[in-house]
Amino acid sequence: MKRILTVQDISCVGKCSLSVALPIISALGSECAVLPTAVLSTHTAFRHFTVRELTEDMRPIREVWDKENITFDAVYTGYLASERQLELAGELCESYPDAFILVDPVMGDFGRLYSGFSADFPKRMKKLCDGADVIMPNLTEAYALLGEEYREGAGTNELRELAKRLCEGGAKIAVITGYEPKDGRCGALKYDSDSGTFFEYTAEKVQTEMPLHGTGDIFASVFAGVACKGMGLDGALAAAVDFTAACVKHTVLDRERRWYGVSFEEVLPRLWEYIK
Ligand code: PXL
Repeated sequence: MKRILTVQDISCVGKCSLSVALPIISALGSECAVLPTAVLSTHTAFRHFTVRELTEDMRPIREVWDKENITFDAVYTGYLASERQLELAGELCESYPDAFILVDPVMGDFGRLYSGFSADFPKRMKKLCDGADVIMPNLTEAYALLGEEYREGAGTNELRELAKRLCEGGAKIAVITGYEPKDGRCGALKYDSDSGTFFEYTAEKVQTEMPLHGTGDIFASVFAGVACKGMGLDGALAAAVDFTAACVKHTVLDRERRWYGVSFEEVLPRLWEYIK
């Protein structure tokens, strides 16, 4: 069984980060080890939240793993709460040279950075991305990483160019989520800098009356889990698009849906289809 380490916060209520990664990666048949970077009462889209950063614990935790000879097949980083945490996450990734490194540069959505991130944060996040095998920004994050103004409605050629430029600093593969070629479909676009090839995959776009939080974490967790099952990165991308779309569809139909997160729980059994 593969062991994936995921490095991100735990939001006690809010259905994102570790509360999404743990069930998804486990359901996909890999061991999910965690390095919690912060404990929040609720994620930062709530009006009120507490944050306790666990920055000081990150290195001692890793040192214990070193003493116990614990290693990981993959490291998947998500929400990191500060610039210091970005440095520590970079150090951690470097300490597992054989691990497959996935960086989801969680910083914002819908053209805006999440609450609490400085204007400088994307520049530092870019350094973490540069050491990754795969980075998975949404469009807001892709433009922020390149220090550019967010633009809506980018076409396929513009996104291909963006993905190529995101790899120029050293990341091997860029997967841009929220790709919407103009035909009522939504998905992701991947560029592999080793082979110079692109792969795109979309599902029918489900209209929601409000933006949904946590879809990026669902996407990245499925991608990491399916990739670690050896299904190839195109297969992982297609599974991540399909499953995320199925979760959004389920959320829209869920009469008891919570405004703050995606109703992914009842869709989890479908993950078995991808790996059986
Ligand atoms: O889903 C991304 C995410 C992760 N962690 C925290 C967040 C958010 C998005 O708002 O606030 C704490």
